[in-house]
Amino acid sequence: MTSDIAVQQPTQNTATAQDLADSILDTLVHRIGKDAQAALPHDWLAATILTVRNDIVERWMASTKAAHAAGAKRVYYLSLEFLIGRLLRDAVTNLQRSREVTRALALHGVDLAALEEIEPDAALGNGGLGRLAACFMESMASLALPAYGYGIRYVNGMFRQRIDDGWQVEMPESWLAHGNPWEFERRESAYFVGFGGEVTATDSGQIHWSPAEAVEAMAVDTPVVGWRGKHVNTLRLWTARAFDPIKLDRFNAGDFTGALADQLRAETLTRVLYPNDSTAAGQELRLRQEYFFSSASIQDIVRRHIQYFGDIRTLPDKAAIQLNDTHPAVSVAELMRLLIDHHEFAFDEAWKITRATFGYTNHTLLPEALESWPLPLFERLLPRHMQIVYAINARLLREARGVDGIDDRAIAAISLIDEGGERRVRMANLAFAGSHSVNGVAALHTQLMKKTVFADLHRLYPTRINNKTNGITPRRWLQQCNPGLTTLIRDAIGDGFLDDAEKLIDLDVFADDSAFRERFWAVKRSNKVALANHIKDSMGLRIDPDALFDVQIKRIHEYKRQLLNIIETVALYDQIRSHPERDWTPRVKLFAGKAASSYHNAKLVIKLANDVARRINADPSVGGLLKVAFLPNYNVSLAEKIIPAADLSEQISTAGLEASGTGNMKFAMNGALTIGTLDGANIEIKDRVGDDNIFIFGMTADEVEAKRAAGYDPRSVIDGSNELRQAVSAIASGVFSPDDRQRYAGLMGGLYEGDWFMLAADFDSYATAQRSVDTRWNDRDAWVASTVRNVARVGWFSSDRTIREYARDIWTVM
Ligand code: NBG
Repeated sequence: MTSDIAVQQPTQNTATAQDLADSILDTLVHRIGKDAQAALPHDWLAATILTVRNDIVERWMASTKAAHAAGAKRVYYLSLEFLIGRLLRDAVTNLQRSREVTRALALHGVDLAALEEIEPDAALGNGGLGRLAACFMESMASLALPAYGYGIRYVNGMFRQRIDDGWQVEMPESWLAHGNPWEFERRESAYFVGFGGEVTATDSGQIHWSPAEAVEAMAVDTPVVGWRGKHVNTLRLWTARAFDPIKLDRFNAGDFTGALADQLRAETLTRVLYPNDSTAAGQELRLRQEYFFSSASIQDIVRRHIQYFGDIRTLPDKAAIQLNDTHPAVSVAELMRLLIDHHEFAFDEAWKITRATFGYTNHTLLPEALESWPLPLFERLLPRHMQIVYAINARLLREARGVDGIDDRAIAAISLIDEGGERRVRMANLAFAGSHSVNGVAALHTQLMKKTVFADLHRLYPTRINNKTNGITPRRWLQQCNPGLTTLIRDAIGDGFLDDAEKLIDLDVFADDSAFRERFWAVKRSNKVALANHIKDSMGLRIDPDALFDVQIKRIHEYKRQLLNIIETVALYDQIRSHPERDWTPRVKLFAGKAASSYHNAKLVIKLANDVARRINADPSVGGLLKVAFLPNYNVSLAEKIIPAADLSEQISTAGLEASGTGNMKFAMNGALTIGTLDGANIEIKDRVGDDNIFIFGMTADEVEAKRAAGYDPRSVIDGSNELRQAVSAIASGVFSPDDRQRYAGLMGGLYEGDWFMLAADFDSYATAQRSVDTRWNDRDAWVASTVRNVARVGWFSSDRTIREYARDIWTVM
């Protein structure tokens, strides 16, 4: 797929392309040290990025100066994850220079699209939470909102997934292997971050923390280019160094390894991203990472504020700090520490400033994902912060005691310390207490926050919780990944939607235009051909581009219910074999996603998908009617290839468990119809596209809760459904695993025993919905009209809209 999409400045001509070609060559020679003959593709890539970067840097400095001159309030987005993916295409399209860069490289016989393909994927995140942070960074730049993202520069990002004989194997990922031409080291922006040690107080009450160890946090900056290149923000990632990188005395004494031990220990801090997206890692290193980047970021923010505005008291007027989930929650205690210990504020005043500055976003209600730390660990690593947490808690509980209806049970739930069993520090409660705003990421999720995990805190602070439904950047997830569709839309409704995705609504009337529908269908088909070729080249599997592409791509997790999809696939396989005379819709079932390395069942689901694929793909009796593929190593770049080619988007989590979902939005914007439960943002997608243009099935969140309360009996449900029972027993008895007949006995047994995610309860309704998908598919006009309406009606899910809401309601910067 070419990146030379139709969005261009009208004035470009060959002269500018020649100038640019000269600059790229000059960079190649003088910065990379190679000539055109000797240059390898990676050298051209680096030379191109460095050249394009010059243009970005100028805009970057202008943006920074303008914000400074205006005395603007800045937004600080603290996130342990930024799942940015590749940057070249993003930067070049946002600068509207794709045609020029394509031509310039062509003058050297180099293909821009091919260079884009070898750029490593910056995978500093696990899934939705990290990708949301990346979309937000792009939208903040596009809206010219002065903002910094703060995170960690992991040397090894999300692991590379290999599939060996159907099993997931985790391989280290090394995105920095060829260096990173996008980044700027800021050696002068370095901070002391301490751990452990002791806290003492002088007679006058002055507190002094002497950490037992310390590392230096150094800033590494990456520019983030907004749409049309009007504004450039900074993504500041921290890397750790030892203060004393080599102990010369030990080295000279012959202890070479010991001499470097401190440096190694420091580097370990920013070495790897934890490969868990929703289970607290629990390791000390994780807490160290969280404090490391929180402390460096807060010190940097305080330093900048004082440098620009002089008085730390005005911090909340000039800085809005957003905590992306609880990973940076210790920032609340860190800012308190700086205000009290370094700036000599009294507790109450420090608390007022802190609360007015922070906002907190919650991204999950799954109990295992709500972070808490064993108190002894927290206290040993952060003794001063422990004192501050106790002080905040004392104040919080005093306040709670005065509120009507708050009893001992509620006090225990509000407390920052979990006293049930081993005592733990609750990071979500700390983030909640320390923020003036607490938001959920979709309407249902926000409601559930008020009713479940934060019910008591909500009673205490009834105006604090608010909703900000997630969004996606239409630059990457429509314009860049789907140039064919973008061109088609421009021809139909003009350019307005490029600056305001909600203008996509003008496309709605074209759903009734048969000539337009034909063109729309042709674009989808060519995206499907491209994906089919990719699958053939990468996995050796042939799929039919005229079949329905039914896609589930996301982290593998039981609540997302990939297993429901696989079992339905097996049931469909049975049906096709039993009733070959029926008019079956040819389908390709595509799966992709990574499982946390320690998540046994998730890894088994990957193996099952591969076992089922092997069996079905080799069975001539289903012919071309059903194919199954598990695409290895799901990442942002692969998503950019799959989503434009999808016909059906699987969003089938147990209702109440998927906070929002953002893949659901990307698919709809690229003209796939959703089959989904009333969960997360699916509900809001349904409200916008209309009931006729989406396939909703299954229990609602309330029904799930009621069923659980009434005592759910999966065995009777399974026994009562022929299709389900047959599929489950085929899998359990080893039909798909002849080499190890017992492989899935436990997994299937788990459905009979408990089925926590209520897959059985939703199965029949899911299977029925799949058959209505077939019916719609067979009415081509109706299908395409629905997909056009999806594209037209989901402009609201642009992250520009989401960011405007944050800016207006939480950050008060717009
Ligand atoms: C995820 C949710 C998704 C949601 C993203 C972004 C975590 C902890 N949460 O449903 O599971 O879309 O966050 O908000 O990764």
